Amino acid sequence: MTTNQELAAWVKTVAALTQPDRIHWCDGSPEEHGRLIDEMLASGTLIKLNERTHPNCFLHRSDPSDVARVEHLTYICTQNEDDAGSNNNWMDPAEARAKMEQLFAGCMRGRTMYVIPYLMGPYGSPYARAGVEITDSPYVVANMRVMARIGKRSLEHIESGKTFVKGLHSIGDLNPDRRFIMHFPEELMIQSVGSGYGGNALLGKKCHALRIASWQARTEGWLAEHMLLLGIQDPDGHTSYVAAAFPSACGKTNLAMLSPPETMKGWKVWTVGDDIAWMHIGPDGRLWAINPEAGFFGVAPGTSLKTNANCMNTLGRDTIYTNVAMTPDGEPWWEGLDGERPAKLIDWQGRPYDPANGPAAHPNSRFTVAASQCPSYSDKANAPEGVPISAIIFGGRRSTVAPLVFEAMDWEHGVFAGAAVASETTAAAVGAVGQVRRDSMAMKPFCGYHFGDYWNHWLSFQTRTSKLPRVFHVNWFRKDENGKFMWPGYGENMRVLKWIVERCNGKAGAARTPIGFVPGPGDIDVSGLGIGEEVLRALLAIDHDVWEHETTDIAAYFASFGERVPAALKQQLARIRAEIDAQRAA
Ligand code: GTP
Ligand code: SPV
Ligand code: MN
Repeated sequence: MTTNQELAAWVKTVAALTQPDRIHWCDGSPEEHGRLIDEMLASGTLIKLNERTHPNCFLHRSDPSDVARVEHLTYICTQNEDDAGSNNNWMDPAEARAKMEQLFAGCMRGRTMYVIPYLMGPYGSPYARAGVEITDSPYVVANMRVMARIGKRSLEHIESGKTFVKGLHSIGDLNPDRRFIMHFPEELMIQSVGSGYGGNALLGKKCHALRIASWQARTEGWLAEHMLLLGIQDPDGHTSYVAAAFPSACGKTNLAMLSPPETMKGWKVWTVGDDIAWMHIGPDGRLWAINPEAGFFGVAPGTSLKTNANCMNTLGRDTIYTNVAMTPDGEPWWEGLDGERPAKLIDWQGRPYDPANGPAAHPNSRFTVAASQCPSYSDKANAPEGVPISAIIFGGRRSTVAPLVFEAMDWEHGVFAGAAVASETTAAAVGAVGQVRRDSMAMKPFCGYHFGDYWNHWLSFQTRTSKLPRVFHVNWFRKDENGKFMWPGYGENMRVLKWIVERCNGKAGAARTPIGFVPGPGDIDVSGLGIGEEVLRALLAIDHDVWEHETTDIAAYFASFGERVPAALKQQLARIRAEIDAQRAA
């Protein structure tokens, strides 16, 4: 089925181990997709949604114990334990292989084994990378078809002699006790068993495009990041591109598709990507970014015409919904959708909705849809060279501490700000929600190696080019004493993006504080926003006592990574701490 000997031999070995009834090589064609959908409708894996209101849309209900990424079952298996870092779970590669071999043995009996050649990145891009996912889940095939570029052309890319990442996936028996997501970066290999959900199972996404790619990026001198990519067009028609890293379920998809408020005439946002960016220093010395993905696997709850019209207008057709609720008319539904809650609903587990069972849609329910359907999709999204990045934005979900926005003093300080990102945990991963944790560059669950080495890698860019982007930090999630968001967020975030673009062009004002440049109240355009001067002041305030505590916490965090933490980051921390102490004393 392929002229690539290495691929043919691997598929044969996997088939001998997993014992499938059939092997199907995916060509990515519409006919193949149609057949898979029919089979999944027949088996109950998919439910057809209302054809009139949602043409060609389907609902999948995952196993109730399999609804999010499992960070505690995700491992980096490097020869040297230290290389994985305390930011990862580590397992000895030989031990991991043996464990997985047992779990994979005979696991595809009675099932079809699908072989999915895929490309991450635009066809013809020097930055695109190939992989092959072997899976026994037709749902995974249907999702990979949207999220990556699968089939014939990708196989040809591999057959032209390019290296590829080997990903083996089986839903196994879906028992959480037999669920593992293993990464072998030294062998460009992924093995995943026991989950059919999102990042655990669509191996091109977090496993390849972040964990394996971040390892490759370090050795090859580029960056694989958990970042959205967007273009900001100003009223003169000039577009600047920014990359932004926020932790899971902290606003990347929403910012990537932002619709500017009525009052900001002439401003427009173009969507390049909503989750992952691969960035290389280009021939001109600037940082150029591609989106390795071809689709969006986005959070449904909270998505509405009011919060994200571009997203709603992307979702009308040809969409796979996972774990959302359904109306009696077969329309998808979730908390935060426009309009009233329908009187009768079927919840994400297929039961009549009862508030006693929690929300109707699972908080991590998602949609899978082709990026090309997005009305704001950038005409540069498939450019082989990518887009040139003017600003990098870090952010987190923090009800206190972090101001609405600040700009780092320079690259080194920007890397510090990224390393120090903290955020409240969300439903995107199994575990407690709402707990503040450090999530450096929003990569805590996704960096395939030691964070100390990762921060050093980030710092190394300043020795290789003088044209690095400016670095910013934002927080849309500050709350008041009543627990209400102080900043309206969503489309209104455009006001902050405008300040960022103007800072890059040397046009906007700011005050220097110990933690960076913070806009004064007059520097951000809040006309027509309806928030008071004092609220804006509070959103931009740097409380020295709070920040003293924050620096103590960051120091302890850095210390937990031992000797590989770059001296430059400790110096940044010491400088900030000294300035804060001086201001407290004053
Ligand atoms: P992943 O796909 O998990 O990586 O998430 P993401 O970073 O793309 O987050 P997404 O844009 O899907 O937003 C997650 C949740 O945060 C949704 O419920 C949104 O409605 C909500 N959200 C996004 N932006 C804002 C904002 O500016 N303000 C507030 N208050 N909520 C927001
Ligand atoms: C995330 O959790 O950051 C996601 C969803 O984007 S998943 O594909 O499950 O990783
Ligand atoms: Mn994500």
